Amino acid sequence: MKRYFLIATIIIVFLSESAFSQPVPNVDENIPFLMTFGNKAETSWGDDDFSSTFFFLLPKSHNQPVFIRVYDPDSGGDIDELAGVWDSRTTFSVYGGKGCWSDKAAQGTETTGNYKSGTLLATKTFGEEPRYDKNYYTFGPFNPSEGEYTERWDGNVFKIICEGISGDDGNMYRYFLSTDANSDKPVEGANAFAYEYSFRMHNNPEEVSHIYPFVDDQTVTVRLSNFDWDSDGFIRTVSVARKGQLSPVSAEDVWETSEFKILDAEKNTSLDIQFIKKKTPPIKNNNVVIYVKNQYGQNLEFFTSPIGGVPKYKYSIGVKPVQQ
Ligand SMILES: [Ca+2]
Ligand SMILES: [Ca+2]
Ligand SMILES: [Ca+2]
Repeated sequence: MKRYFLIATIIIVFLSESAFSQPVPNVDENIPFLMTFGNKAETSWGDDDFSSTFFFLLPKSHNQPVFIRVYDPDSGGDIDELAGVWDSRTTFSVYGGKGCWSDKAAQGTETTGNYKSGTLLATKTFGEEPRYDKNYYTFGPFNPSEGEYTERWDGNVFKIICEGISGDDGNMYRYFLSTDANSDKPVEGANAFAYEYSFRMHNNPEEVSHIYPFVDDQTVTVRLSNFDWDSDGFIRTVSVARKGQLSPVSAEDVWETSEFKILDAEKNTSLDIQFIKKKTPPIKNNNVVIYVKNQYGQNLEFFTSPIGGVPKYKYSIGVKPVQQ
């Protein structure tokens, strides 16, 4: 309980600093699109399980309806990844209510068990639909009380699951949590998080994408798992106490794992895990998957607005003082 209180306190401080945090992926992540393939795709295209889960967190004080907007929910047109003919169908489903987040299966990365926990509030399936190409579909309105209130995050949580239910094309999309059905109007103090990111890397090798896992005070070790990185560069972790820890990336269609110990100063802060592309030859259309677990095998949350802000290495923390 003490741990929850501490985290809630940190989040309250953080929320008051960050008012505009609802694009998913967010600006600081510099991730072009989330990505989910149809379930007939080869995993070598970069999606391990054809399913992707995101959570939206509303601060307890927010009592107005919200909308979850999906940008480019269809598979077709310019943004998505074609394999043969456009035949992927993708289902987006919004869940709230008891268990939508707190059920342990919802906090995993596997499409097994009761990961579709909670109350189904809305669902819609998209094929190739020019109407939604480079356009939004809006779910909602949802009342905050339709989410699941959680003490750990001191707010109401909604879940959206994106599943590729047929075909073999890749669906690229983004989310926006909005107070308005027809435009992107951020919910003040809201945030979003996931336990696994399936996403598209930039084509430009100069672009660096990021995720920001939150390290709580119980975390001793973190273990990074990444999939189908096509040997595209390397992973670098920066934190308040870590100048740049390198981790290996996976080759095509395989997982790579690596782990490192958490430093005391990193507890209750976010890590900045950076994905740095290979300069030559540039790898194009690279779809990848990543998750991070602690020493108990629990998945760390990646907040789209990192808790405590983007961590900056502080020399005075990272270097032990020299005895005079
Ligand atoms: Ca799409
Ligand atoms: Ca196809
Ligand atoms: Ca890939």
